[in-house]
Amino acid sequence: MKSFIPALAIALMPLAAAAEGTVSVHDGYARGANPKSGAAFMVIENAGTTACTLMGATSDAADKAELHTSRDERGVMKMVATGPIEIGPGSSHELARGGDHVMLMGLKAPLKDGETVPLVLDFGDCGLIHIALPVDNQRKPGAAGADDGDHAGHGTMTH
Ligand SMILES: [Cu+2]
Repeated sequence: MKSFIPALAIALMPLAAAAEGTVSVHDGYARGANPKSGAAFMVIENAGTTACTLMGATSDAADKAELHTSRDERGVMKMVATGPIEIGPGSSHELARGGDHVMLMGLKAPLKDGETVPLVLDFGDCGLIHIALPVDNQRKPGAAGADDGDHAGHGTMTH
């Protein structure tokens, strides 16, 4: 039984080693779809050596925050709840219009330009990330200043 305690210690290590700063979020913003719901978009980067998984999110600005993705079903964009989103070591994942996003449901107040929306992202063993996203209802789909036409045709999405 000599190995029992060391094995337990090793099993607990990932929690203790959940290095802060491994996962970072940038280029985030939120926008309202209607007075009661909105969505948050951002680029998540994992600079660590192990995968980190976005398990879910919460926001003080909304009753509920859900991970969603958008799907093109015979030319009609539909949003569906999606499972955890894994970001591999050394890679990044974009939550973008027409793709994955954090849906804010039951907004306590409509999202107004110039305000910020608090969001807590739960990366499980990789920790929690607290961010405040600017509200930008005018922002067009696609990367800022780099609307290269890749997203053409997705502009009819309703949020
Ligand atoms: Cu959605």
